[in-house]
Amino acid sequence: MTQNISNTPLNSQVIRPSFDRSTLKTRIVHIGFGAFHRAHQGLYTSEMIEKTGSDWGICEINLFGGELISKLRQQDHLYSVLEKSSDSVTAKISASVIESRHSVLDGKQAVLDKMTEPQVAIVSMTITEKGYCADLNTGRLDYNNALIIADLAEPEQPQSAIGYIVEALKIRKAKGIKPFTVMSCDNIQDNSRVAKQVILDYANKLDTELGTWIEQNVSFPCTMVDRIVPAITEDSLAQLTENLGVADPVGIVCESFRQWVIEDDFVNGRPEWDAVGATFVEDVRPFEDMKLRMLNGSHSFLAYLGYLAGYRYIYETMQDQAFRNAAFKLMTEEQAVTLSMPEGTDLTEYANLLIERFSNASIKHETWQIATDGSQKLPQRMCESLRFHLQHGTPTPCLILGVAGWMVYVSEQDEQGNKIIVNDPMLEQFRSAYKNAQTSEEIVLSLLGLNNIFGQDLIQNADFVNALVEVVEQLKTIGAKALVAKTL
Ligand code: NAI
Ligand code: CS2
Repeated sequence: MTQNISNTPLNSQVIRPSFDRSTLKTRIVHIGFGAFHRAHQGLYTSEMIEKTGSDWGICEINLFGGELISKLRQQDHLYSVLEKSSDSVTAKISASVIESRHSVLDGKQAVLDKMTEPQVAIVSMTITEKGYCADLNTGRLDYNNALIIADLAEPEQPQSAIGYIVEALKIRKAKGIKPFTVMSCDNIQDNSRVAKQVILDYANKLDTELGTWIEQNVSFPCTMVDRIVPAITEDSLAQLTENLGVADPVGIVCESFRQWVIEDDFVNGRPEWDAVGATFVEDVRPFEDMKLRMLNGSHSFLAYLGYLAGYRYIYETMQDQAFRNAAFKLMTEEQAVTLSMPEGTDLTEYANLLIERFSNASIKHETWQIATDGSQKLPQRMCESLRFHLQHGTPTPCLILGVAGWMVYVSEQDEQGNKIIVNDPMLEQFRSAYKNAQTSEEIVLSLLGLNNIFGQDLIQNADFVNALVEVVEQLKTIGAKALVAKTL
């Protein structure tokens, strides 16, 4: 038998929960067993069960990429999390996951059967921004999305997460089973309300009575989720083995910081995640905006310009004083000012904490990874704040530099003429924008014309367009490193 974390004694310093897993029930079905969920909701839930003795177990569902689920099963659904601050390391075992389903390994019906079990009270998601099949600028379902076209034609055989959720709710309604709460844990502004809108758009297209039932009976609490969790690498797997005493192919390495703010709106009960540090609030929006604009907005800024400047990791950009200053200025002068926070929130303190977290050299977060799917990220990270400044007539050099960095990045060529592997569902549109444009002005106009990223308004602002053209031109002539230094 292969040794793994479920059948081998672990190093003594590893923190292992002691609860009896046989008492857990699948009351949460989570779609998207990726890096983030393992280090965040999965671990919060394990620690919550340990502390409160509750029975809220999780069934993991992946619709794509079956390998991880197979490995998870081989180790009794246990996995490890290595939390790293700049000077300490803590290894923990997460034991909240009790079963799993995969749409290809087990079949679509097995996934739907699990989602329609009566005791399932929450369906949560980390399916990346593109998993919502939405136009993130309008928050509505993208009827041109290939998965949605296929699902609307054959709803009993869904492919998209949205298709699965609506089909499961349809079956629950038909059988008289209480619905579940739908909770998004993705980095999207109004994340669960976007989920609600696309689910209603999709359901109403199939059957308006179903749409009305969902609207009246399902709740969609928004969440602000935060923990920096880079994609796993050979190096981080080796660190895990060293800390655990045995290999864990499902383990994950992340920073020690974590935060979770959740709207307290669950139709079918909820776990006491607040027992282990999560916060339940009435309205999560201010916290979501704060995190998406200050953390994620500056992350994307550092990702595009940092990549172009030759920095592989975020912590390396923080070692360049100009990038560090630029990130701080972006957070405090261009993002924080757009926010309306509850009294007592100290956004300068928050910015300082973010700079400290980005500087953690033990977290190897690639600029390339964060640059992924920019078309899905820019609306909530940069465009809303740009609108604020354009309306108020206030300067916004860092946001313009950030958008210009993205525009040059999606050209697929770095400053040395090497190919950039651009990972984005809108890559073909970027290619045709570049194919038909010669000058910086033509490129800027072409890319700003992509309405589901920039809306219809930004391209109308001549001062903004001119400023952007100039920065794109400068990026091409003097390069990102020199331009960031010059701007600051
Ligand atoms: P990952 O690549 O490790 O996992 C992505 C998961 O989404 C996989 O389970 C995959 O099967 C699923 N997925 C991808 N496309 C999908 C689609 N079209 N439909 C259904 N499922 C789909 O990525 P990771 O790091 O887990 O991040 C996932 C999301 O979590 C991010 O996009 C972000 O919104 C959120 N998040 C990530 C953080 C991080 O630091 N990694 C921190 C905070 C939030
Ligand atoms: C990052 C986020 O990959 C990205 O786009 O900006 O995943 C970031 O690490 C998290 O939101 C931190 O909570």
